[in-house]
Amino acid sequence: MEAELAEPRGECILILPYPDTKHDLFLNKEMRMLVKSSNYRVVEEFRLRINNPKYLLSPSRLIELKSIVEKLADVFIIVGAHLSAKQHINLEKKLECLIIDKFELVLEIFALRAMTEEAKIQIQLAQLKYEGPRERLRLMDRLSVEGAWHTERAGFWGTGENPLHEFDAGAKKREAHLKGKLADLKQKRIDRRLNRKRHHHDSVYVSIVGYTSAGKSTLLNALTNTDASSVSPRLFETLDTRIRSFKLEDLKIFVTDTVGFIEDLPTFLIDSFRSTLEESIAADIILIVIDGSESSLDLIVQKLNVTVNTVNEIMPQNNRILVLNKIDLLSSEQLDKRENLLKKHFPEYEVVSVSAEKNVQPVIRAIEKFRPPKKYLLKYNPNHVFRSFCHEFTTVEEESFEGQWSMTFSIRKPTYGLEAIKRKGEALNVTFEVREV
Ligand SMILES: Nc1nc2c(ncn2[C@@H]2O[C@H](COP(=O)(O)OP(=O)(O)OP(=O)(O)O)[C@@H](O)[C@H]2O)c(=O)[nH]1
Ligand SMILES: [Mg+2]
Repeated sequence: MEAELAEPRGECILILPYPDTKHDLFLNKEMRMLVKSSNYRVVEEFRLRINNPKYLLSPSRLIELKSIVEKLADVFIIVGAHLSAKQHINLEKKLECLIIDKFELVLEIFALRAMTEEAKIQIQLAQLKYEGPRERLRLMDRLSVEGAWHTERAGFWGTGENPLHEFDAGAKKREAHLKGKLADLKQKRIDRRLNRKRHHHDSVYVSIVGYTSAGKSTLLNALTNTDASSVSPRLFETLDTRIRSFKLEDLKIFVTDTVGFIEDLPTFLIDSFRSTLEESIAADIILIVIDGSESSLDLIVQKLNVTVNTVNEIMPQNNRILVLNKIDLLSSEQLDKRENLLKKHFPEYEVVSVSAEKNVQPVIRAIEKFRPPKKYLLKYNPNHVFRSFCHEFTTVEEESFEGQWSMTFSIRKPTYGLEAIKRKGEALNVTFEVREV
């Protein structure tokens, strides 16, 4: 299902740095996409060469920009970079118009798209952390204009409180409140996950991760044959973790869609979305989706590195499959080059090429290889050494010691498979029988 892009929500001047490298070019392009994804229309692009610590722009460029702002009615400014709180407020005062920096824009997009309560609260918390210091500076400014700010006497303000103290206390209280609510919701999510695992212990759990717009939701919908996840060319279309399942003969496969990654995101934002990704920690397989139709090989590697670094940090243990997506847009020569590139950079992962829009069978076949191991019932005459050996090299699920000893286990290490267990039993002269259950 393709979501329609809505009417523009407002007009803005976009400030972008002069691109010196290919990488800057990519960041500028991505910034334009972010603005588009939040439904703002850019009426003017303004270039910036140096980052002035006080005003972002040099004094002469500041005058130039001010005259543009004055000519355009009802316009605001989006800065394609991170502004310090001080720069933000100084610039706002000089230009007398609303300024939104890159991180605020991302937060705004997140706020627009969040669906679940947990995602909404996470955004409120991130907004509080990022915008709080800016609000505080604005307040300090108002107070200094009123001329009274230097005096910190209790009761001076008529209310009996210093407004700055009141502001700080309010922010602290709100943060504690939001964190409490988040903790409750997180616990509920963990309980749900445990319940799912308990009821479906022989299922496969798959989590789809990747750069924003790589085609994660399209893949989830295709695998589960639903339109559960919204698909759109906008960045950050998905913000909430969606879980759906499908059956492969007798095997149930749970699939999770996740928030997309983007380069240059502030740590506090990544932190606040970590819990959405935590759902993936329990996954048996992580599908790392890559937009194979990117304009260059460099861009593919660059975006993939952003994803892999986050995956390495949050879920280092899980099995991974690289899914090269959108291959319907590639010639066979391009496809070869891109597959080889992935194999060269990530030799340890399996690479699967698909078009999530046309055919996802190769992904299903790759997932199938991770079928949970078979279970075996072993009955044997009491022998402690044999028992320890089985405990060391298999996952024992049940044991009983009445008369003959018995245990149900699954093989954990392929190198110590069923044959190794049998050999050990024979070597120890244990009478035993083992069969699949
Ligand atoms: N041609 C082609 N387009 C695709 C394919 N898969 C996805 N797309 C398009 O790519 C765009 C992004 O797809 P999504 O599935 O929304 O991507 P996503 O990774 O979930 O994006 P976010 O949720 O924003 O992070 C949409 O316009 C899809 O129609 C594919 O296999 N081929
Ligand atoms: Mg999505």
